Amino acid sequence: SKSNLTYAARAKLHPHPVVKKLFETAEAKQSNLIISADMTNSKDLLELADLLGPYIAVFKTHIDLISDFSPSLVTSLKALSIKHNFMVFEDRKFVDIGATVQKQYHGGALRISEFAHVVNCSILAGEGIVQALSETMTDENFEYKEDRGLLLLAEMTTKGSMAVGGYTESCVNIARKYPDAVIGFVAMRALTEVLPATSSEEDFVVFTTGVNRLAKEDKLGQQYQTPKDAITRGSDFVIAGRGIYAAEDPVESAKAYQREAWEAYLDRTK
Ligand code: BMP
Repeated sequence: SKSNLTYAARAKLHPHPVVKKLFETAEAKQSNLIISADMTNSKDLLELADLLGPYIAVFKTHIDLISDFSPSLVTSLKALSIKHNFMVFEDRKFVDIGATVQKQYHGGALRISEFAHVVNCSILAGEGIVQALSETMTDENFEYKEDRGLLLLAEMTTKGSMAVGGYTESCVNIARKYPDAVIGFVAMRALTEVLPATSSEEDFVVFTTGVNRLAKEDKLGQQYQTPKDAITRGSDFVIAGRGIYAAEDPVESAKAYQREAWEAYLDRTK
């Protein structure tokens, strides 16, 4: 892990254009914060993106929550991503056979490949899903080639998660085989703790969900850590949902999360 280096240094060293852009965005905005925008209609989603855009590096969507989804939502979201300089992560957690997942990702009802710089998948079904998404993302004829990256869902934040131990290790091993597509993991810490890096160049990005400054858990098995703890454990980008959008003042809350996570990053890299 290169988690003791600055985002600027890692941006320079990293071969993947999406990782470069992630780190450059973080540096430019002094933000390693991702909002989990779990809104259920287009208007709320776009309003949140416009409101919190200045404070975030990445906007995370669950596009299948949107009751009135339409192609124009994709157009508007892309425009806001340019206006506020944030990237978009669709938290789709693909999990099917390779051939199906290619169609869910590219084309399909939700146009995920058009708007999401980053998507994630589970390796429950084995390596084929990673191979499939990697092929689609790096296809010569794919319009967004070199502007798309994949994260492996290596750990989950919920009580009793089975994404542990050998499962998490398999994620790291598979990630190493697809460097053109796989940029890192969704996990609660740097996975160099699980399997040490095999080369001095290796630099997987870690996105961390289950982040909340005040709550420890919800009523459905979710478990939280603070932004500071996540970054200290080697997370590169912290993802918060209800802690921000359900706060009385989402802008003030976003700023507080941004500040806490950025200060923890400065501490880690000094
Ligand atoms: P909140 O911060 O409101 O608990 O939302 C967490 C978000 O992160 C949700 O969108 C959820 O789907 C996602 N998530 C998670 O909480 N735990 C995981 O292990 C993986 C996730 O993607």
